[in-house]
Amino acid sequence: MLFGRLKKNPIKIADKPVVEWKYTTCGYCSTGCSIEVGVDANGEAITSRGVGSADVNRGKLCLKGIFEHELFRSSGRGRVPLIRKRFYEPFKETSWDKALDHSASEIKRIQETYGRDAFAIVSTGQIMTEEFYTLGKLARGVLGTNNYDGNTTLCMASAVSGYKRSFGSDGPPGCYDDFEHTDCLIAFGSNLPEQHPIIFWRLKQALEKRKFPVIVVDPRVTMLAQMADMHLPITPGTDVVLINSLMHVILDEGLEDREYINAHTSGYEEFIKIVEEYNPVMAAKICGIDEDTIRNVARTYAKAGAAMSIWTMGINQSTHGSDGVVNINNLNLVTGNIGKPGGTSLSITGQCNAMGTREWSSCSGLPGYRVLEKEKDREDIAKFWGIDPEFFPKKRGLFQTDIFPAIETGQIKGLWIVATNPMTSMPNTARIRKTLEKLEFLVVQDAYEDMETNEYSHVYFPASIWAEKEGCFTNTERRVNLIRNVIKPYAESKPDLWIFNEMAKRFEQGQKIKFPETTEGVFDELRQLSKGRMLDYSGMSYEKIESHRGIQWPCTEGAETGSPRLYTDGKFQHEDGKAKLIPLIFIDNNERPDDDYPFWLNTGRVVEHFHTRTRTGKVGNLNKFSPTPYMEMNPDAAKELGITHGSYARLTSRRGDAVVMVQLTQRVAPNSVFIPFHFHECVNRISLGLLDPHSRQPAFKQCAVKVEPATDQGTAAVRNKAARAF
Ligand SMILES: Nc1nc2c(c(=O)[nH]1)N[C@H]1C(S)=C(S)[C@@H](COP(=O)(O)OP(=O)(O)OC[C@H]3O[C@@H](n4cnc5c(=O)[nH]c(N)nc54)[C@H](O)[C@@H]3O)O[C@H]1N2
Ligand SMILES: Nc1nc2c(c(=O)[nH]1)N[C@H]1C(S)=C(S)[C@@H](COP(=O)(O)OP(=O)(O)OC[C@H]3O[C@@H](n4cnc5c(=O)[nH]c(N)nc54)[C@H](O)[C@@H]3O)O[C@H]1N2
Ligand code: SF4
Ligand SMILES: [Mo]
Repeated sequence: MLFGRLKKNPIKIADKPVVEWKYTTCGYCSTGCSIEVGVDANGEAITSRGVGSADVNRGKLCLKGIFEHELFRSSGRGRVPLIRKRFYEPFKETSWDKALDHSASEIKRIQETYGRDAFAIVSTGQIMTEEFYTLGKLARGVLGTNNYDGNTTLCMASAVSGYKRSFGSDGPPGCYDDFEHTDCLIAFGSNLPEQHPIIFWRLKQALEKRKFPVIVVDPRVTMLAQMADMHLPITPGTDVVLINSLMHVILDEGLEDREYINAHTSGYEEFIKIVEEYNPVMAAKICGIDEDTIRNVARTYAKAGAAMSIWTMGINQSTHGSDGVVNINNLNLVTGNIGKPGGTSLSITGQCNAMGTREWSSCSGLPGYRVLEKEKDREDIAKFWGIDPEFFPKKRGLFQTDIFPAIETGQIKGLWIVATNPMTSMPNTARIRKTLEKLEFLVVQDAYEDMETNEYSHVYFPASIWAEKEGCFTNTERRVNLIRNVIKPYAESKPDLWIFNEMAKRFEQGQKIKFPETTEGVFDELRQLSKGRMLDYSGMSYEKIESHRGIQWPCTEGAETGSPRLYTDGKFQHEDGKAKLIPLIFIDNNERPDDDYPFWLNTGRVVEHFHTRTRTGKVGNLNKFSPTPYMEMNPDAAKELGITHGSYARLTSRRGDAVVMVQLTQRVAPNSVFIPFHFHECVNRISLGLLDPHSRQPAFKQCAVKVEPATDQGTAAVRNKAARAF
């Protein structure tokens, strides 16, 4: 018998006339997938594919990576520099020279009138490491402003702070290969299948070979929670309590790794006093996870040969973000799970080069994990750059989340924003708008001129994007990978490196310091400055990185390749060589639901969009999946309020309101709603963003809102538009 297609035309995929494949690394998330971009005879990028020999992604890509080459010529890209006197006037096109000259003279005017720190810089996690280093040199070594930070304060600051408090240094100690060796995994506030699809695929591969328990801690039933063995739907913002009680059980039942604690940690005596207070009966009432589950998870984790924890924004974006990270580290220290295969405390990073900025941008100090607070670090860098060490401040300046309030109070008068879109990504955007309007001078440097923050600028620098330039990114597992230049920059846009170098030339001190013109020249400086340090790059070169498809630091001079794990010898970066066990008391300081605002508002992401959609909103094959702002709501709660699936609802908080389409789903509890933060004029109009005391990271995931049906959608739309005008 004949079946199927035999008599029909065979299916054929259209041929793509690729003449050359060029090696790059994905510019979206921190997974760090290796991509080859296919270029046609005209030099245009026409297709992308995963690199089979790359250890990270082994030929796979997620949907964002597959369509990444469409960005080069997507709508809204900046063609030429723009300039205007006042932000509400129309822009005029201008030349690079004029835009740079004017910006340099405004920076000088502001610094001379109000002091060096009155001009601030806010950067990103999404430009190349070489560009970060150069911006740092310009900010710290030439302009000398201490108010220089990046959007990583919205993202990884808590992880950085927690690692430093526990281990004495930043640097995620584990790697993806740990999935292959672990006997138990806990994921805290991390939705891998959507946010790091290829790391998730690596986890699935490991699970198919060898089953081990996967435990997910998340108030929402995420995709990861759906495939987990146990899902702990925690009360928002209470992870510190849950972890204290897990350790309480472990220590109470003698399941800890006593040998490891004695040999490699300090502070046990103080630590145990607090942990003793968090018995699971008491903890259950705060964190919403029942006593038996707490005991069960504690025993499973402690009895596993090797156990690992991963986490992302559910931990970092909290008023207890840094404490949450420290407590995950505590849990792994008491069970002896640091620096061994399958036993680790692995923060899953966010942006493609959030690690690169932590290592080299000088945002929080000086390059190569050096700090302003140490005299030797200041002297070493001053000598290397050829400047007076007294030029450096002796303490780091404001974080991004404190820079905006300092504009409000008039301390800061000028701002340079590089590759970040605070008008959509910062909490309480109405307040951000007011601060931007107050600036005497704002320059925005972005690949897209239609991004919202640019509406408030005086000068716009059109930047080249991703593989229109060359350089490195560092991923979640400390792997430095390479982006080769694939295609020439769009229109008159310029690589960020070129822009920083040109700006440096316009300052007297900038002419004295060497600013290499090529990315490889800059990389060579990084190698020299990293030698002998924890983040040693000295054994790397562009050729070697490409041929290995990425190399993990440390990679010392002459070493064949990098190192998969840190702290394998149990030696930490604190002066005594030990890790600190830090006792943590829980202080309930969140805005919580009450009679007036009865729902928890949780915010996050979906797989098809990246952040503020400057990129994914322009790619049809991504935007089509969720083109409009929407909210996940529990059907029972919706029924009580007379809200139906697909209808519109109005959300109000103490800060503002927004109108969203409702998607009814059991993924969220009846007392909470979830909104992806990708859309402008949406969730960050409402969010509160209380700050973590250590990391200054906003609690994007917890605040209280009221929900009501928006019966007249027309009126709601008009009201939103009117709100925008003020
Ligand atoms: N598709 C896509 N991928 C991305 C990004 C993107 O925009 N789009 N962005 C990248 C970046 S920069 C980042 S930082 C990462 C973020 O990656 P993730 O952190 O995985 O993503 P989110 O959706 O922000 O938040 C994760 C989870 O935290 C949970 N959560 C909320 N409150 C709590 C709590 O109190 N405790 C716990 N345990 N969990 C809580 C939320 O319910 C949510 O499911 O993704 C990266 N990857
Ligand atoms: N409510 C809520 N808010 C959040 C979050 C949340 O979970 N909930 N998450 C927070 C987190 S973790 C993050 S990381 C932030 C992200 O917030 P943002 O950094 O504001 O988000 P992006 O849209 O990624 O902005 C990056 C900008 O860089 C531009 N760009 C891309 N490549 C280049 C380049 O090579 N050069 C230049 N010059 N520009 C380039 C893009 O066009 C884009 O405008 O949002 C935060 N905001
Ligand atoms: S998983 Fe992340 S790095 Fe890999 S293709 Fe997708 S967005 Fe890019
Ligand atoms: Mo992030």
